[in-house]
Amino acid sequence: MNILLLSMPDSFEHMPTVAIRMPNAALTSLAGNIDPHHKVAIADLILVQARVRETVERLMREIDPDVLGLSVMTFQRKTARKIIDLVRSLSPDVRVVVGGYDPSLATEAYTDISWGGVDFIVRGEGEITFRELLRAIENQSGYDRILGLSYRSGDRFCHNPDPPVSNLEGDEIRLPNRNARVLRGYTALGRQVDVIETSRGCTFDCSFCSIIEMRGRNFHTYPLDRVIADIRDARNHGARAIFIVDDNIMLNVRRFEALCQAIIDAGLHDIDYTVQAMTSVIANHGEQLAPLMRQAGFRYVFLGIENILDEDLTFLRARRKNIKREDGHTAGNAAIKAIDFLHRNKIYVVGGLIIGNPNDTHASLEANIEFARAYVDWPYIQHPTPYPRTPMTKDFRDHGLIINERLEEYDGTTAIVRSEHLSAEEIEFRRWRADRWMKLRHLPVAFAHSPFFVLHNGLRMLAHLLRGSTLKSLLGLEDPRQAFERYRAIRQAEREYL
Ligand code: B12
Ligand code: SF4
Repeated sequence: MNILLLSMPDSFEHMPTVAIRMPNAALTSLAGNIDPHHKVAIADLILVQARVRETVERLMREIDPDVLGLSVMTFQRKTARKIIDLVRSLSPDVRVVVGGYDPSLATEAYTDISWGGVDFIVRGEGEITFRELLRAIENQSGYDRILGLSYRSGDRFCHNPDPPVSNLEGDEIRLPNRNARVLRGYTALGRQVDVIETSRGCTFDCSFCSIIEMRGRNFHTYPLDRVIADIRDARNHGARAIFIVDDNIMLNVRRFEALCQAIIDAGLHDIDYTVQAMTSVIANHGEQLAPLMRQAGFRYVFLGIENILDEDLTFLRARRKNIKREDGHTAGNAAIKAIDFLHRNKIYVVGGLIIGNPNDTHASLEANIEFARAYVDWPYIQHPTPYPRTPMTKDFRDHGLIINERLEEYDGTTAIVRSEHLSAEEIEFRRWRADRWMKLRHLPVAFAHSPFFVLHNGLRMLAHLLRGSTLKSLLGLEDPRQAFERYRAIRQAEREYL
């Protein structure tokens, strides 16, 4: 059969597509795990953000798929529906499968029979379920025994039981298939970027995170030789920068050290790596770990600082992963120590912070913004967002704090909830106002590393950073809230991808 797999074009503020366009890890893994006689094509629509309709129409003509699969996050649901409607108008008989976080955790949003857009929903990990689904379609053998599958049957949807999580140690999940990609243009500041995974799952339960509802509290790892083979494959496909998409790779710090060493031994340390990390691990093991990471090629670490105030960390259920230990005792927030280790080893910090929590005041917002200004290289400040079935979502609903039900705005940088003391708009405004100037400070670093790219794209990058501003507002001759309103209008218009 012909299979076409799509990831959505929607991006968000901290990942401006002028500078960063990453592939979707799920789709290559799915493509690597279907039976080899199928013809499979992957299109990451982030690469064609301004030409979504034309691209989908062209791919439908050229690939003529029997099965179309879409990977969808919650803020992309509206776009996914539009794409499905477009595809149905072009090819009414194509079987439509959706998977990923939104279909898995908000399954009911895709089972509207009157819409009739979706035939199958793959919940949770997809490789085995999708492979079995394709076999069942091909052999017309029925769908009722495929774990993790929801399927349309007459005028209702049937939901099979959940699948067990995959034990990644064996060869149950094969390597991703990067040859299936049909679009070009992946980039991280001019270097071709790819994604790899070394593990899945997490044993923490932060209240804002979807991972626990998605797969339970567990942690499974791929063998390191498989990881190295994956990195080598990415490199052979042109990657010079790699983003490690693991949910929480730092759960086994010894293994992570071994991975760094394996990267060095394999001669793959000329790639720029980015990884997400808990502050506690870097603070408590940084002395040895940070130099080793540097040697292995790690350039950016996305630190899950989440918040620097204890009360907010408690609300976010993120205290435990942000605690530093000294002489066998817990000794406060780990963020500064972790950042210090990374900076001493010339590794840049993407600072993940979540502000706008229920008890936040101007003072608590400013404390976090001030922290970002003082310590992080690239602020990744988000607002708490009520994604389906996270513990936080229930809390916000119970307290009546959610002010916006437009899911396409659930992108992390739009404030969807207010605090007890501040309006959502005020929270977002404060972040937006500080954010741009902090990011601007990182441009010289980007220029030093990628001069050619920044020379060619610097103006567009600047224009993205300062969206909404005019000369008047930059000179302080206009109320900044007017520039903020213009920024929001631009963001609003941007969300219409087709
Ligand atoms: C890596 C990552 C990123 C990277 C993305 C890199 C990339 N291009 O892939 C970065 C840092 C850029 C990022 C950004 C964002 N992310 Co993010 N990210 C993740 C993370 C850590 C891992 C995702 C991943 O690749 N996993 C590995 C793959 C193999 O697993 P998978 O995606 O689950 O796919 C499997 C199944 O879901 C299923 N499946 C998936 N798609 C499909 C499609 C079909 C057809 C089928 C059959 C099956 C299937 O099969 C796959 C294989 O088993 C998750 C989870 C977490 N712990 O935080 C969050 C997560 C996915 N991100 C999330 C969000 C919200 C965002 C942002 C909007 C804001 C933010 N929090 O930063 C932005 C938006 C990005 C954009 N488009 O602009 C949310 C999504 C919540 C939701 N309900 O939608 C998550 C769950 C985090 C959370 N808050 O809980 N993210
Ligand atoms: S540590 Fe990271 S992956 Fe684990 S629950 Fe918290 S945010 Fe999610």
